[in-house]
Amino acid sequence: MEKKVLVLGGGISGIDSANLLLDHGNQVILFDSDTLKDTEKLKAEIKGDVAFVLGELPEGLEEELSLSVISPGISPEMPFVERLKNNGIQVISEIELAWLYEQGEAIGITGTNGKTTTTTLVGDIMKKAFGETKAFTVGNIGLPYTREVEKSSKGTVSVIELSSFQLETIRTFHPRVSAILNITQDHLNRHHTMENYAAVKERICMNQTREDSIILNYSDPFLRPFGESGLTPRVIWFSGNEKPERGYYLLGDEMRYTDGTSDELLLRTDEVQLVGQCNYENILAAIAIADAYGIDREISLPVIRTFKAVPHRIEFIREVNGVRYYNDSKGTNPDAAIQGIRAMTGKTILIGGGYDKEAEFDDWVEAFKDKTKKLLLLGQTKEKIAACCDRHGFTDYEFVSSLEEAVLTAASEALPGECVLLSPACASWGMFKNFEERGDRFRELVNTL
Ligand code: UMA
Repeated sequence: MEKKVLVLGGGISGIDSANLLLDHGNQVILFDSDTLKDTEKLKAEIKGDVAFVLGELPEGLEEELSLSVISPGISPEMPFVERLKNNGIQVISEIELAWLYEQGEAIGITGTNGKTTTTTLVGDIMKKAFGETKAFTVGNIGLPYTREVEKSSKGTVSVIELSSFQLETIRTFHPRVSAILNITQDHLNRHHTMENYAAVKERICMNQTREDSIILNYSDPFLRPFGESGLTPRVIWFSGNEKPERGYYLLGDEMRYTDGTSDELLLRTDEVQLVGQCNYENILAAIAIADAYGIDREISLPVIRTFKAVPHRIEFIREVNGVRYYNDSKGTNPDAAIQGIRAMTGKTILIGGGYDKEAEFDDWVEAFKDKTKKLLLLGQTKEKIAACCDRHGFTDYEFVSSLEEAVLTAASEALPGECVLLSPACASWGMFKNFEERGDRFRELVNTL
């Protein structure tokens, strides 16, 4: 009997994995826990014959399998995944599957926050350096690596945004340059402890050699000791808070580089379109990545100067009656949301709350309480956040039942010179399909004010 590959999850990663496997002559079974999954719709997106299994894995299925590819949203701790592993079936991530077919090179970028901006920026620099058809921006950003990898060839580069979920099950994935931007609290319902979460992110460099480089945040409490622990690849530091002995750093309004003896100005903050310290750190990391990949600064710096914020990351929407509206729907955890509020230039009406990922909100409340005129709370976490506000002496909050109500309330209360910011510190799940849908809806509502 010819062995089959079991793809776990019928989202975009699962669909593109199935297509890649079919293209290479494999027989594929696609599993999804959701018994109501629309298999007709899936069939329309999959370019070949696939067997579907919904709900539960049938007993004995393992005997038919050679391999299993897991979607990032499925925890390897799920009993059906444990069952596969216990029966000797290798479970690899969608990223690992794509890597098996990579013909060029890879740059891998992870971190709790800033990875989409940094990945997009690095992707744009690589496109400028090598040409639009020779660089691919893929991964957690929303475009599965498995969808694009067949376009790779000698001389191409895949710039991949990697989530902890995707790094958990890589095996041979080997980027020439990797980066971990920061590690702050997120996804603890999946990884349980910060140590586990950090360890999963640190897997990004596990196959790198001495010829490769890893870009790390010098001021991050997890990454500094990690970078100093004798890693195989060359460690290159960046920091938004202090000057490393060698590396890229922010000093006032200057982004600079020091090689230990001389020191040079790279860019001033008023030369770039992005705002906020988090974004200056993303830029420093992007320059470090481009330098490590051998890209001339005459190519990288002009791309950075003209680069605009990606949608949903502190994205300026419009000004209405003197009030500036910002969409930071990607502020899906407290640390990301702290960066969002920090970037606001005036008193702010903040819209927060959403799906409960078991995060603690204390640092976020501390960061916004002096700057926030009113907090409008929605979603599953609203009571938890309100209780946290009470503990920190911030009482200017109000519950709203929808994003529509939040925008209308904010618009009626904001005064000229103030800001309205959607930066929820929580995932959107439960109210929206994803953070993009939440941010798009917010933009739509603001555009109809
Ligand atoms: N499913 C099961 N069993 C389970 C759980 C889920 O069968 O126990 C099924 C669901 O019914 C659904 C499918 O799995 O049909 C969904 O798979 P998925 O959640 O892996 O989602 P994809 O559509 O494949 O999208 C994934 C990433 N999603 C997650 O990590 C949750 C996308 O990141 C990513 O853009 C895409 O792959 C391409 O790489 C989103 C995300 O929220 C944006 N990422 C997190 C973040 O950024 O914080 C990590």
